[in-house]
Amino acid sequence: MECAAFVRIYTKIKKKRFNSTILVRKNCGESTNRNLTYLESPNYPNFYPEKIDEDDLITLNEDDEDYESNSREDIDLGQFEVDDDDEKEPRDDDLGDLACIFWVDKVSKEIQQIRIDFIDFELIGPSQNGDCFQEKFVVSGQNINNIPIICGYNSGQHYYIDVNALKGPLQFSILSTSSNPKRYKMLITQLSTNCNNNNNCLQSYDSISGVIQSFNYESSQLMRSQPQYMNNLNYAICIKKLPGFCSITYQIDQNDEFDLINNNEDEKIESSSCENDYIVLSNTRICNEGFTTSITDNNPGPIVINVRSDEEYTGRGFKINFNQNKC
Ligand SMILES: [Ca+2]
Repeated sequence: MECAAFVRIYTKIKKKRFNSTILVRKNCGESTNRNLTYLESPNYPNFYPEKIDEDDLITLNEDDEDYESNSREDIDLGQFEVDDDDEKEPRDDDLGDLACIFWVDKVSKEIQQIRIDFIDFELIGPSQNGDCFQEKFVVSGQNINNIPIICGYNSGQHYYIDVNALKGPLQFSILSTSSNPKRYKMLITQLSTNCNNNNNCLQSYDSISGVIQSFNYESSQLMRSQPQYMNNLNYAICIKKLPGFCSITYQIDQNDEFDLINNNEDEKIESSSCENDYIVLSNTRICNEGFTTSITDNNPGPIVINVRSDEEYTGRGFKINFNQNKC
């Protein structure tokens, strides 16, 4: 699908003027090779698991060094029920009741990007230290690129994943060691054109004004997570300059907390040099409480905002309004 077609359909979906029931819906353990697919948790919009035997659960904590490598094997293994009408069998029968894995095959080799829209997406948030340890969303198989591991509440957020060099399937894994009821729904779009005009932008915006914010910035009604960004982020947000617009101005609403942590917990000293966690606006690292007035990026060429966090200590995050300025 081309960008323009996607924008038309997506606008209709958001305004509920599109009969989205015609879209393919896929559940855990299934794969898709369609232009537009909803990936949903079991029995969506109901929560899952409905009931689980606590004896089947293993307890992991963030200090467990083996968690990353062993998480799939350690989860109670059993097979998800798969709709008999589905055209493909699940590829892996090692999926547990709590882990959920989807595969996306490119419609054709021309597909350049896959966009994920997190329609309804809340996992348990990161630990106090900033690690996603009980639940997390992991993308693998894409071009070499930094796709962050995220958790918490991310409804309304999106990803662009570059897949032009990808031959095999792209894999989305939602890993969980918690029996806490959960649900999620993502819209997956395969794009034959590069919609953000820049390779490797995880997020991209092409509106005159809008809001960029860190993952898990907001709180949800379900309250499965507390607002807080996560460790080990390293990604780019891009804003596409519209014709006749030459610069971008950023502002922080006074009601929106800004907190990108730069201190050593042991020394309790806040560093102003932004060496730990920061966002780059107009070639300047911004951290701690952010900025008070506004920042304007007059740079020619693409507008790229880098986001970085190190391996420990996180806070609320950032929420920044942007406006494009006419030439
Ligand atoms: Ca940090």
